[in-house]
This record gives sequence, structure tokens and C-alpha cells, in this order.
Amino acid sequence: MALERTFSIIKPDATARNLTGAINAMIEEAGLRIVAQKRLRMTRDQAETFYAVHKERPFFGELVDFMISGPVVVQVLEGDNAIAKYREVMGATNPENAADGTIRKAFANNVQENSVHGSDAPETAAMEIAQWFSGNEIVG
Ligand code: FUP
Repeated sequence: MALERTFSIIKPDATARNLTGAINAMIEEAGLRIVAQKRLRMTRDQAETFYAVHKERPFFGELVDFMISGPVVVQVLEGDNAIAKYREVMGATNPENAADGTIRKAFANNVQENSVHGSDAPETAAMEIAQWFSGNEIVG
């Protein structure tokens, strides 16, 4: 198995409910290592850049408003097959469809306020990590 890195966000609905530690525990229990982490408030420009792939979708404006509505925790996670593994730990985008034991099943409010983001492929993981972290902030 390949040692990979993926990019994660603990979203404003989760930081508002003091769930950073509970989510980090689920990440670590899954065998993923948090090799970089910082809490910040996204600017509108940063959120629009991050979600540029969804620019034409009807929910884009609301999604950006939500992502800048409160603090987030951005992270780099490392482990074997980290990208696919974290997608499994996160659960389906819509918590109504998320499996038991997943972060979104446990904590998400709805399809928009769904507590976490995780990269969906190696190329997006690399781009997303580079948007938020410089090399010397990531300590594996
Ligand atoms: P995911 O990769 O599971 O986060 O899902 P997507 O890339 O499909 O969607 C990215 C984000 O857009 C979701 F996390 C939340 C938001 N979204 C909505 O607000 N409404 C929708 O109908 C679909 C997605």
C-alpha cells in the first residue's frame, strides 16, 4: 500500500459545536496521522478558490457563505491509502446516506453543513495541501 497524504477541513458547523477533538479521535483511530493542522477563518476569496470546481453549481454561493461563517481547522493527514481511507471515515456527502461509524453520520447537520472535507484524488490532494500549507508546516 502507498503512503499518501490527503487534505482535510473540519468545517464551521463542527468547530461551532466543539467537535474538533472528537473528529480528530476518529481520524487517528482509523490509522491516519495528523501531520499538519491549523485553525483559521477563510476569506471569501480563499473559499471561492478552494471550491472553484463547483462554481457553476446552484449551491456554490451558499457553500462559500457557509465556509466563511466561522473558524475551520485545515489539516494534512498521512497514512496508507490516506485519500480513500479518509473518504471512508468521512462517509457520504449527505449524512442521510452516510454509513454508521462515519464522521458525517455521527455529526453532520445536513448536506451543506457536513462537518468535514476530504480530497477525492491524488491531484486534488496535492493542490489543496499546497493552497493551505507550506512544506515546512507539514511534519510527518
Ligand atoms: P464531498 O467530496 O463528499 O465533500 O462532496 P462534493 O465534492 O460533491 O461537494 C462538496 C461540498 O459541496 C459538500 F461537502 C457540501 C456542498 N454541497 C452542497 O452544499 N449541496 C449539495 O447538494 C452538494 C454538495
